[in-house]
Amino acid sequence: MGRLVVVSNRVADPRKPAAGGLAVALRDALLATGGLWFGWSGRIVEDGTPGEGEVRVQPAGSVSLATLDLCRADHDAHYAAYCNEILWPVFHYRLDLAEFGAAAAEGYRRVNQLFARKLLPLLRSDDVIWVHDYHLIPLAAELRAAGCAHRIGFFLHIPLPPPPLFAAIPENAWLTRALFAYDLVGFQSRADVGHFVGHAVAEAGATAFGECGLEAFGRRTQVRAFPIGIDVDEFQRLGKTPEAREAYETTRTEYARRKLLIGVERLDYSKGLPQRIRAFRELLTRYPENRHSATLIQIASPSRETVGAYASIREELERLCGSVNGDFGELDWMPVRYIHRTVARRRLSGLYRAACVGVVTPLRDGMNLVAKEFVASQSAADPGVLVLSRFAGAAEELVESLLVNPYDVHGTADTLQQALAMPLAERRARHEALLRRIREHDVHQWCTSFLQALDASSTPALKPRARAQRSPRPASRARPVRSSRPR
Ligand code: ADQ
Repeated sequence: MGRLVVVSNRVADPRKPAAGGLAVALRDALLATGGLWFGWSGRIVEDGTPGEGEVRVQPAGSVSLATLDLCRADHDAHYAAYCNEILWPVFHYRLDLAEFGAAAAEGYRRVNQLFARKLLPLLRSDDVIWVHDYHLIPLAAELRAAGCAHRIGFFLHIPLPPPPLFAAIPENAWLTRALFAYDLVGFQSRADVGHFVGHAVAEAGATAFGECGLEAFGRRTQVRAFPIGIDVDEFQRLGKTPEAREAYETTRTEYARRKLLIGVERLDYSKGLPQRIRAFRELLTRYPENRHSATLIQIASPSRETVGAYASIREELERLCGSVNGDFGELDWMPVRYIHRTVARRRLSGLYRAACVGVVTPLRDGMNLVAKEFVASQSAADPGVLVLSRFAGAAEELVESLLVNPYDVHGTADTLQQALAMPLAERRARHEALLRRIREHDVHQWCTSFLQALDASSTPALKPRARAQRSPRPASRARPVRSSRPR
C-alpha cells in the first residue's frame, strides 16, 4: 500500500495517548506509511472569506498533520448547521429535530470543495485516501471533479437511516451520488449497509455486482460493514494504572454496601438518557429490594452545548435525576449520581470495573464504544453485566449482553433487575464470550480490514471520470425511480 492519507473533521497527533479512539486506530497505519492526516484545525477566523482557509502542515514524528482554518460563515453553515442540525439528527432517526436549509447545504458543499482544493496539492501519486464520517461525504466527488484518480475509501461512524428517512434530506440524491465517487464505502453494521443498498437501488437504480459491489452513476463502489472496535490491550493496560486502581478502590469502598450501575456518554439526545433514568426509577418502583442499594452513576460529558436540542436534553436529564433522588433518596443513599463532565480515560476504566452493570442504552448509535470498554474493563473472576440497546450497532456483535429496547421503560427495568441478580457462573460465561468477540474484532483488525478491502477494491469508474458534482439542490430533484433489486 502507498502512503495513507486520512481526512477527518478533526485531526489528532497519533503519538499522544490522549488523542482518543480514531487516532489510536489509525496510528500504526499512519506511522508505517509516513502518512498524512488532514482536517479542520479547530480555529474559526471571524472575518474570513467563505470558501477560503489557510493550511498549516506540521510533522508529528514520521506523520504529517495538515490543518485548515475555517471562516465563521463556513464553520456555521457546514459544521454547526448541516452536520449538527441535519445529518446528525436524521442519521440518528430524528427527523423531528432536523433544521433543513439551502444555505447550510451550500456551506456543506463549499467546505468540502475547500477541503478538496487544499488537499490536492499535498497528494502524491501512490497515496491511498481514507475519508471519515458525515462531515465529508462529498469529498471524493469534489476530488474526482478536480481529476483525482486515487483510491479513496469512506467510513461512516454514525448510523445510516432506512431509505424513507434518508430520502427526507432534500439533498439525498446528491449525497447518494457523492458516495459512489468512493472505491469503498464502509458502514458500522450490516443494517446500515442494507439501508444504503436499499436507498441506492430505489432512488438511483443501482445494481449489484460481485459480493459487495454496487454500480450507479457510471461508477462502481464496494459497500461493506466494518464494525469498529477498541484497543482492548491498551484499555486493559489503562486499568492497571494507579489512577484506574485508585478510582476502582475509592468507588468500591464508598459503595461497599451498594450495587453500582454505570452509564457513560456525551450528553446527546441519541444516547437515550431520559429513557434510562425513567427505567431506573421503574427498577426502584417495581423491585423495592434495590432501594438503599442500587446506585446509578451517570457520567455525561458536555457536547454541542450551543445547539438548542442539547440544552433541552440537559434540562430534562437534570430534572429526571433530581426527581428520582427527591422521591427515593435517603440521607445516606442517593440513587442517581449525575456528573456533567468528561472523566479521564484511566479513571473511567476503574469506574467501569467497579460497576455491577454497564447501562448502554442509546436510542440509536453507529457502534458505541462504551459497551466494548465496559466489557474490556471487567475482572474475569467477577465480571459485571452489560445491558445494551438493540439499537446500537454493537448489538449486532455483542449478542451475549442483555439486549433491551430503550423505549420500553418497563422492559428495560426488568432487564436491569435480571442483570443485578445474575448468578456468577452466567456472568462469567457471558463475559468470556463478549471479551473473545471484542478481542477478535478490535480496532486494529477494523483498520487493517478496511485498508485491505480498499487496496483490493479494483473497481475503476465505468466512465473515464465521474461527472463533476452539481450543486446540492438541483441534483436533489427527482431522478427516475427504478425498483431493480440487488442481485
Ligand atoms: P460517539 O458518539 O462519541 O462516537 P462512542 O462510540 O460511545 O460514541 O464513543 C465515545 C468515546 O468517548 C468512548 O471512548 C468513551 O469512553 C468516551 N467518553 C464518552 N463520554 C465520556 C465522558 N463523560 N468522559 C470521558 N470519556 C467519555 C461516534 C459514533 C459511535 C461510534 C464512534 C466510533 O456516534 O456510534 O462507536 O463514533 O466510530
